[in-house]
Amino acid sequence: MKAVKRKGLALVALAVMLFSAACSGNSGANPQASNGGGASSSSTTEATKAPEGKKITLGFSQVGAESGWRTANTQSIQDSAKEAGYDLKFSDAQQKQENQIKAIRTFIQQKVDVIAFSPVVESGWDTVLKEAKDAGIPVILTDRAVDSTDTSLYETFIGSDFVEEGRRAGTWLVEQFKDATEDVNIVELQGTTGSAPANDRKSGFDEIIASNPKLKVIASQTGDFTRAKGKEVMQAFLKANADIDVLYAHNDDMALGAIQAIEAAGLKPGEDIIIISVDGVKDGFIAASEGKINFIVECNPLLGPQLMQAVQDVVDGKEVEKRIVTEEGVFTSEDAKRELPNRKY
Ligand code: GYE
Repeated sequence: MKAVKRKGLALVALAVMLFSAACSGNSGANPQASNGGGASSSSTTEATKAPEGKKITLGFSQVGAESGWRTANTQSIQDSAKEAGYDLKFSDAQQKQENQIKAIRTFIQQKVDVIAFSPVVESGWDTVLKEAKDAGIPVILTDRAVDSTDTSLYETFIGSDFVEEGRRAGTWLVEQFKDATEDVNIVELQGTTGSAPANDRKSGFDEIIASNPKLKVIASQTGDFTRAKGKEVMQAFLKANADIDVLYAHNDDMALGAIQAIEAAGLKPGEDIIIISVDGVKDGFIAASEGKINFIVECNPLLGPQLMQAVQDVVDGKEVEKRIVTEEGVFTSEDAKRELPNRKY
């Protein structure tokens, strides 16, 4: 296995490439769109102003506070709502679907103008979404999708393409190990079970690595998108498997927790075990610039400005695209180092 590792490593050392599946053309190097901008003269800012006389009330149900990505996402939403002059009713679901359903029902009772939420998991939303529809309250999905077949239950879904993120992670790995002569043992830390990013980041990755039968996922378990769980599950992986070549973590926080476990086991993250993660939060960037994470697929959490724009359009009766996909960009290792001091999240 050592030969395989060294082969991979030589290539990895040459290029720590950081991919970006970022939003709104904000391909990492330009955080300027982070809070909708401060000036009131531009047309984009103008478009997110509350209509004269009536303040828009937005009910937002957030997943929780499980990761650096989430913290940045919450901040972006709160800042952008303030900037737009909306009355934001913010509710934290602590990673529980039942809490989100309760929050949505409360928003319906309060007769908010628009409900937005980031669904913890994909399934099980039809009933409550029908209740919102019957009450005449438009719903916007942000960040994570639902699997409802009736797409009239929501106005739009704003967020990244998680399948594509998984593919990007897989594509990089396939390239690193294209000459492998022995099996490459991969362990996977999945996001929250049943969530869109966990489902999609897994399927995109699996689809791509299937092209090389030497690439083998030998263990795959949820780390619930948190550092603590990432560490705990990685400890178990290390105990059960003597020869792990690669860790694919569905987010930076789990990778950072896993790094602690790897170091505690006397191994060098980024060398003894190649690490790929998703998000590109500041701590992930720091670990990448130290060589502990080899490759990061970026997912931009700053969805606030796009969400407020969509809320305004829905209230104004304008047509909104059913799917607003965040744009993608690419980082080289040099870009990553340069970008680090500017990271806003
Ligand atoms: O990658 C992870 C967070 O839904 C894209 O949720 C989001 C994911 C993100 O907990 O860090």
